[in-house]
Amino acid sequence: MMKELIHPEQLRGHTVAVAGAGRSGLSAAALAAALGARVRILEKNSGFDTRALSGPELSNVELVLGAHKKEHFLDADLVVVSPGIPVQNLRRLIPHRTKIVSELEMASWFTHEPIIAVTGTSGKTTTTMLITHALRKWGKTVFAGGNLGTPLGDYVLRGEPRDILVLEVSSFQLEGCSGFHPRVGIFLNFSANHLDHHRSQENYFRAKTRLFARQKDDDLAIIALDLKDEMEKSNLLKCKRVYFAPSGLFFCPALLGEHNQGNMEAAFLACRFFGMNPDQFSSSLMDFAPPPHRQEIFLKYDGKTFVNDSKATTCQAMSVALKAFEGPLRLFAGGVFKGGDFSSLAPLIKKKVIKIYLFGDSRQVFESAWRDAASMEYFPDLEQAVSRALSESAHGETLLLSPGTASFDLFSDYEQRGNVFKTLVARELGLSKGSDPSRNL
Ligand code: UMA
Repeated sequence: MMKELIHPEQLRGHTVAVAGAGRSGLSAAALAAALGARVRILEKNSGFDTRALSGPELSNVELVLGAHKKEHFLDADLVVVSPGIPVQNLRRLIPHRTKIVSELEMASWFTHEPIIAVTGTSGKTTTTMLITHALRKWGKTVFAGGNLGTPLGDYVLRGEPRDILVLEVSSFQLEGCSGFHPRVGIFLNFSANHLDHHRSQENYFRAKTRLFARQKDDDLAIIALDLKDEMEKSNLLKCKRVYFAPSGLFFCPALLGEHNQGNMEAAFLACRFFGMNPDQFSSSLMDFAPPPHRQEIFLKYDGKTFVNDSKATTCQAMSVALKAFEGPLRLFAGGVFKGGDFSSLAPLIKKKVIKIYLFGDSRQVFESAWRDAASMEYFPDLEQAVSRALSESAHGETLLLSPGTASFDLFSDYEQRGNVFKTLVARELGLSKGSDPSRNL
């Protein structure tokens, strides 16, 4: 018999299957359990550490470890899919009419506060944090989360309402959204990424535009001017819209480069929607501290500048960093190649980079893309690359980790890669015993 689609707010007594027991899945499971649902968590990793389920909210949930199977979904009224699992991978296992959503979608059913949602290929975290910072300085209470780290489900569970919710949202989360309704939706930029997950550029773009699907007349879409033609052609927007481009209107000592001008412009437009004026926004920029691992200038020492841009996992993000910093640069690149045309960066490399220190995977990709652009040397790990670069570097130079790839060849994630880089630099310079080198700024 076909399953009835359930009404969002009536989870009580229904069965909810949650695929993936990461941050997002555990949050969805706890929320569904708190709302009275029977919850089954499906986690592919059989070595999963079950202590993650020791909290009171998760004490009654069922946990199934190992490969996902049809039988795990048969009695589910609702399936919540973690962002890291492509929905199409599970579709053949889930009965046709069973509702499939992301944790973001499910949690949003239980929020009533205005939402500002920020998406785009790069700059999401910086812009989300910028809006949060400006609104807080202006006196608003704000929850900042989503792809940023704290799932929206955690906010709902906590039950401590804020004036405004500022959410970083990824295409993975939007893929499972149909009712998610931000008052303000920001689409910062778009370039090739996540093809392994979405399979095509078109699917990736379509997922991003789900941000606007539920917006109405009095909501606002803030979109990069580059995307105007495509967005207008698609006829998707049913709300007010404003297209932005880097204007030079705002200055923040911690945010360099043209792309950050765009991020500031978009952030201001979102704050203006709630009544903030340009002077109020500008003054909040003076003490804004950007998130780590994104063009993070963590050390100035002996006339040299050290930058951790480990979050740059794409060719596009690397290009943004190369544009933001003046030469001479010593560039650290390498890791798991995710696609992109690195040869397009050759002119920029030629202009600004003295030497490239390749490390880990994808050596051939870079060597063939930049053959004549700059001198290059390969190292199996980051430690040797850092050591060589420091011994060769001189006063006035910038040492930039902007790998252009995913980190999984040598590290657990980009954060670990960035932290290791900072620690190696500090150690090599004899600055500390593995402590935070940013204190030397
Ligand atoms: N798993 C399965 N079945 C599968 C695949 C994975 O059970 O077929 C399990 C894994 O074994 C693991 C769990 O699912 O236990 C991982 O789920 P997940 O990858 O969705 O990760 P979460 O810990 O739930 O974190 C997610 C976001 N991760 C991804 O989108 C990959 C986090 O964004 C987000 O902060 C968090 O939810 C809270 O909302 C991180 C990210 O890398 C920062 N995002 C991407 C990006 O920014 O580029 C989009």
